Amino acid sequence: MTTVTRRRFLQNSVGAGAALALPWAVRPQSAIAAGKLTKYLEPLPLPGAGIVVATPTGPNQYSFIQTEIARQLHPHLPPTPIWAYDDGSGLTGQAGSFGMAVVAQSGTPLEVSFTHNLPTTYPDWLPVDTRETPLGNQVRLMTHLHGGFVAGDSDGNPAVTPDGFGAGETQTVYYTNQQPQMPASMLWFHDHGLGTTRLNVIAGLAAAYILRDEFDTGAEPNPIGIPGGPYEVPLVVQDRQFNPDGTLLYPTSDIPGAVWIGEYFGDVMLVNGKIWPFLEVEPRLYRFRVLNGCNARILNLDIPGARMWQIGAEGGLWDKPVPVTRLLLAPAERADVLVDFSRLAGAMVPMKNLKIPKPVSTPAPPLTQVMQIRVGTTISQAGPSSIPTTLPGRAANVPGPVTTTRYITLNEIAAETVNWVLNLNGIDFEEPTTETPRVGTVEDWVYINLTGDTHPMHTHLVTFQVVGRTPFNADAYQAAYGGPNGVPGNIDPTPFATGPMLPPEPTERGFKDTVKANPGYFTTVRAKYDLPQGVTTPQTYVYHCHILEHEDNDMMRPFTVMA
Ligand SMILES: [Cu+2]
Repeated sequence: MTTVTRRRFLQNSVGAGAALALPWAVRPQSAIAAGKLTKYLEPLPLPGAGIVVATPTGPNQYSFIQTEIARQLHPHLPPTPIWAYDDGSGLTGQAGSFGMAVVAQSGTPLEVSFTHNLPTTYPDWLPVDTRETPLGNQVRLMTHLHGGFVAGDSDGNPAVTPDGFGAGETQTVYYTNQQPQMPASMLWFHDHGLGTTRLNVIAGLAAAYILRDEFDTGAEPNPIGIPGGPYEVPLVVQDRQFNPDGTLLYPTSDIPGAVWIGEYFGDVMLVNGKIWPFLEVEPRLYRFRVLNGCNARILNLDIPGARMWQIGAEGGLWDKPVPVTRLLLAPAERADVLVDFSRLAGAMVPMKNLKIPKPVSTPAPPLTQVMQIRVGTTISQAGPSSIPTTLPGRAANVPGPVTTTRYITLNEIAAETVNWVLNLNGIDFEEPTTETPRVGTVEDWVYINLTGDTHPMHTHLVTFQVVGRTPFNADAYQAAYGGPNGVPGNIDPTPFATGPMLPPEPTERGFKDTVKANPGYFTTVRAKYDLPQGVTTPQTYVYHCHILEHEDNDMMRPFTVMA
């Protein structure tokens, strides 16, 4: 029986863990004391004011160049070298480390290219573990549209393109924006290089992708009756560590022979690419579109005193608003929320990141402060006077029949040793594909968590309905079926259930592309495996844990949609 070990986190914390004497990690690691960075000195970057809204290079066509820039992320820090998506503007409009947004129309496809203009090999502030990469210390990029319903070769996934794209090369993709799979929603695109996703995203390769339609116009007023214009605010929350010279600090392992660490947790919070910013609002209704863009940190966001209603998640708007008090978001999860500041005129309101409630589990050290919201006393535009009772979106309810149920185990092997690895179904990413849904059919995928922590499981291509979570005896299941690499796939854990299936949370009302698989439970999601119009079988994608350290080593598997 494999021992379930809680992954270490001390070494990931600031100040602990000396750098190994590896060629690309020779810089001594010493973090800037986060406490020395005075909070709430700079305004939150917004689209058109610190976040560049991408300019097309032709009709429905964008050409990005991945390039290195430097930005001051806090007044007390020297400029930080970051990797960015340049739309051709030169990024003079990018204020922080998160600075690009594509605004597209649901139903209108886009042709997009990404040209690698970054160094050929990794700089020393991005510590590669060459055991996990196809081509050593080479910078191999690949952009994935997270939430995209696209062909396999436009997906940006390492099952189709294991080596990614090297310096000087261009990745060209076609984003269908097809309905109903890609409704008005907030997606994001980010790098997905094999074995280096955690580093490429830390470096800055992540951007917003906002889809509009005839209801969700982004303007105010709009047919839905929700805030728009300056009253709609994207919030991309990311935790980071920094060196005193302003460079990003990504720690290396203190295990001899290893570079990779189990999870990256920052001691500094950034929103839209600025450290602990402030946001000035009017005392009225707002729409916040929140993305957890952290590598590994699960967020539990709270705005004390403000009333909130969630209106959508990863897969777009719901059929009706749902009152919420907190936003519990694992990496890659999104929440579309209405926030009422009307009773808070003149107040300074923090956005806080609170303790994570059970059964969600994470080894992250606390990081409580996120940003400050300064509520003014005057309203320049009144906006909606009430919360809509209905929305032009969907509750997730995938009609059957369910043709196949797949049982997928989440295993952690040899924790805190040089061979530390996480896997799905007891096998590596490189093993032949085992998940082969037939096109147009509905499948249930059951994530069986045999580790001590929550894993946000993300599926490319499809959005899914969360069916429920069933408590079970993980130790007994593991004792019955476990081997040296964990429990293999496709063994039904139902005989080990210790109670009935719990229904999804109210915040899991709509379609999702990422689900929290909590320890002690098996989590069932249901999806229809369609392909975009004109795309023929077979098409290959990946599914993986969206804790980027886990994805890189090796909690990711291919799946192929077959005829
Ligand atoms: Cu994970």
